[in-house]
Amino acid sequence: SVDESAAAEVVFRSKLPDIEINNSQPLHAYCFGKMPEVAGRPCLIDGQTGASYTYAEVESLSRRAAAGLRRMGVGKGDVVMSLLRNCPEFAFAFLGAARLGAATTTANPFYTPHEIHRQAEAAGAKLIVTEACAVDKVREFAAARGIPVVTVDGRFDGCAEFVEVIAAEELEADADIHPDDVVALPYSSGTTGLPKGVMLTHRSLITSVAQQVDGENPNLNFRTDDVVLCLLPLFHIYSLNSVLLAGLRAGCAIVIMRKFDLGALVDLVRAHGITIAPFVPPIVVEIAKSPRVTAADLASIRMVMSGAAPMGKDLQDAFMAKIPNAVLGQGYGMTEAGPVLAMCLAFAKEPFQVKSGSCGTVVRNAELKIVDPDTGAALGRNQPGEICIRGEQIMKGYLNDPESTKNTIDKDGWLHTGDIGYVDDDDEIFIVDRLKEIIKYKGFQVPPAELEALLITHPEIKDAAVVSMKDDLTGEIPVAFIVRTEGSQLTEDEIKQFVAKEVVFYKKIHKVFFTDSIPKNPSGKILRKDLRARLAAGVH
Ligand code: 4UV
Repeated sequence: SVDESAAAEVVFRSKLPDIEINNSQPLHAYCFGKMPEVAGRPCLIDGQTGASYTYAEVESLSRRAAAGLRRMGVGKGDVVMSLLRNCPEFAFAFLGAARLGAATTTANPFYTPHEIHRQAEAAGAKLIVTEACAVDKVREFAAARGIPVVTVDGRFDGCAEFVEVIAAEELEADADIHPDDVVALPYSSGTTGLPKGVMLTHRSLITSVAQQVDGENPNLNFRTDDVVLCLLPLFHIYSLNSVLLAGLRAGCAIVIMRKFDLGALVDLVRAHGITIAPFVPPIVVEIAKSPRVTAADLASIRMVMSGAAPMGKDLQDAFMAKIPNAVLGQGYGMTEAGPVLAMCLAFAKEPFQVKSGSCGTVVRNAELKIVDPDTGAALGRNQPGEICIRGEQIMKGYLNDPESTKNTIDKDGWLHTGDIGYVDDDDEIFIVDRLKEIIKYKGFQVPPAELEALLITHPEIKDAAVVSMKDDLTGEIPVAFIVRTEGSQLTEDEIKQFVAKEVVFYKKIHKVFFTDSIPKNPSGKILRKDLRARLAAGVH
């Protein structure tokens, strides 16, 4: 019967038992759950200035930020845009907004004005927190709409300073927060199309953090005496969730670094005795290859996480041979999934043996299945198919986009990742391909649809398709297939420059291939697989 076949569906679970997760409290209350035990311990350390804040101070500053933001008009259900490189103020503002029942939409301060305005508008930002390097990109836009701008590093005409915002008295009582209220609104293009607001609620983020660092045998064993490096950008969900929120929950010291530089990294590791280093594959590559960095330089590090893009067995083995005192493993995340789907079990308090190249085992309190993309049937072990995840950690949906939500989360609550992978005999997940169109440059999202929409606004471009091309250093680079209008002499360089003016550095087009037509299916969808096959075969 139908029921029997449903029951026979192959669902993969963690090797760790489920735990009780109190996810009906506000996220900030959950993150400060170790108070008063950790009150006097270091919480945030600014690697650049050396400024250090204890847990008690960070909690107090988050209450003051809440009061200050409220005075500037932010209230329940509102959205604050955070346009910041990593800095302590990112955390104060995020937690302050959370206390008000407001959500934070995070964006890259190196975005172009066009990219920033589009997100601010779509998210309905009521206030923007930013810094000197980005303030000129938002001032006029904000002034025209009556949106206050707050800067964290100096005084600018027409903007408030963050030090003034937190000069307020502490907010006495948090807003009345429902577990399904949105607290973070990162933008992601998901499996198709343009970037969309991913509604992550208090419930989803608590669940995700708990799946990683809670329980008697935490999957990701962050301890109170750990010093976690916060180098990956907090505007991306990997760092926001698995570094900041998980670090707070576990009572760790979090060392904030603004910009990647190998020398500065080694200095910070030595100065602060960093024990946990969350990275992305290009950083792992650089350390593995650099003759300047030795095991002694990184001796205090006991755990190196890699995520946001594939890390193959060869790279993992090379790194481990060079830095043998650290455990290197992967996390597998997707913004929409809350974000963590799988985590390396060698990171557990009671660690498991794991294989190089695996991106972890599904987190606890969640279900994972692998489905045949053509038939939708659930597949057994060692059979590649689309990875799907279900649990309370996944997004509530895309902001103002029920259609895209429906195409991503099915009626049974399964979120379809667009990643192709399999689960092996030891419950380890291996990602082998990507069904979706997203390109990942050093772990950053590059949505082809966004670049295609931009390209066809050029008067001499008749049609365009953007796909990824493999690249040793960055993982993947965006390249474009272009159909010029008749008689056009438009050059590769002109096209590259046309795009570069409008997008952040990692979305730049690296190569242009001129062609007579873009292959499409009958409904007009670009056949990206065909184009990628052409690249692989060297036939452009
Ligand atoms: O939406 P997104 O940019 O999200 C991320 C999140 C990564 C995280 C989050 C928390 C962690 O603790 C962690 O370790 C990693 O990247 O992009 C989602 C897509 O990136 C690819 C995959 O295609 C996702 O659908 N991706 C993410 N992690 C991996 C990966 C991985 N370990 N191996 C291969 N691909």
